[in-house]
Amino acid sequence: MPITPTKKIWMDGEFVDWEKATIHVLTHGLHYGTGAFEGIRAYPTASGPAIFRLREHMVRLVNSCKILMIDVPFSVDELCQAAIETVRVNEMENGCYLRPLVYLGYGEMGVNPLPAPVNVALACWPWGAYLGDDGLNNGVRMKISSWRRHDPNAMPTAAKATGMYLNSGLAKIEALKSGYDEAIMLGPDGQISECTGENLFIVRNGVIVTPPSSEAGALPGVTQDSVTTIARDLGIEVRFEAMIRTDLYIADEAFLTGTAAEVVPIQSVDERIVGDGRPGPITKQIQSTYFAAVRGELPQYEGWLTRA
Ligand code: PPE
Repeated sequence: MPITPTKKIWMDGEFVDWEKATIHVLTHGLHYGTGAFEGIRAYPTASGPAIFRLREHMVRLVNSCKILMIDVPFSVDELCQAAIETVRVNEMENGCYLRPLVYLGYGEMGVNPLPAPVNVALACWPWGAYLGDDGLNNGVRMKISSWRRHDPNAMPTAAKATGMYLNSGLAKIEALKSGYDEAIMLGPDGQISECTGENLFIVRNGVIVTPPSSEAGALPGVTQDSVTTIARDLGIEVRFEAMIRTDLYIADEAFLTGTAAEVVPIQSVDERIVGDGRPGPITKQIQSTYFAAVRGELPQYEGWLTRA
């Protein structure tokens, strides 16, 4: 998806003009995938733009770095403040997507990441529906990928590390080249894990089910957590349970969640139509509650918002 430039990017504590936010070609992270990032959204609300679950994202960023043995030279509070200021400086009144990135920088070559300098950047730009407006409204067509999700003992699936996304990219290529919108990946044990950049849910007999992140080798999603809270508040049972591909084929409803993707109904999986092929009632209820929450329309979720 093309990027719409904004004015300034925060780099290591200072604002830099968008077009000057460049790095050396011998940057460690470019060669070895040594970095971690976040995807955060800010939405317009009646009282100005609000960043959704900012602290949870920054905590996950610092935890990703801890897994990778990267010492982040900023605290969670400082990272949150950087995000707020970046939204303000770029005047993102209509909301935006925020991309904090911690990466190993220039000055060392070789696989050993330990001596490399650590750099931190944070950019924001307006980003539309990640899987398209049509996908958001009418559902997406999914394919189970022939690429497996990482084995957690080969790659740390709890870390949102940059290098991990080679796997996502391969699955995405396969899905798109085969005429689908998005891929679902199986974990190393053959159970459903997650999508290339989203968690996955099904609805069965009125109960919502999602794979447990640690067992399934999926990223523990902030949106997955938000949707779980919303569903339980709506009186809908949510279970974290392992599932296999045929559970998707015979689900009553299915949807995926992610910061970029938001809440997207699934229309079909491997050509098996989910339900009647249209977004189901529980999916629609979750989706509309999520959008009301992020836009500050529901007081009980005000604690998830940070005004910028
Ligand atoms: N799984 C993966 C592999 C993943 O990348 C994401 C987020 C999720 C699950 C959902 O996590 P959360 O955003 O906390 O609900 N994917 C981010 C990156 C997308 C991109 O293209 O880059 C995102 O949604 O920002």
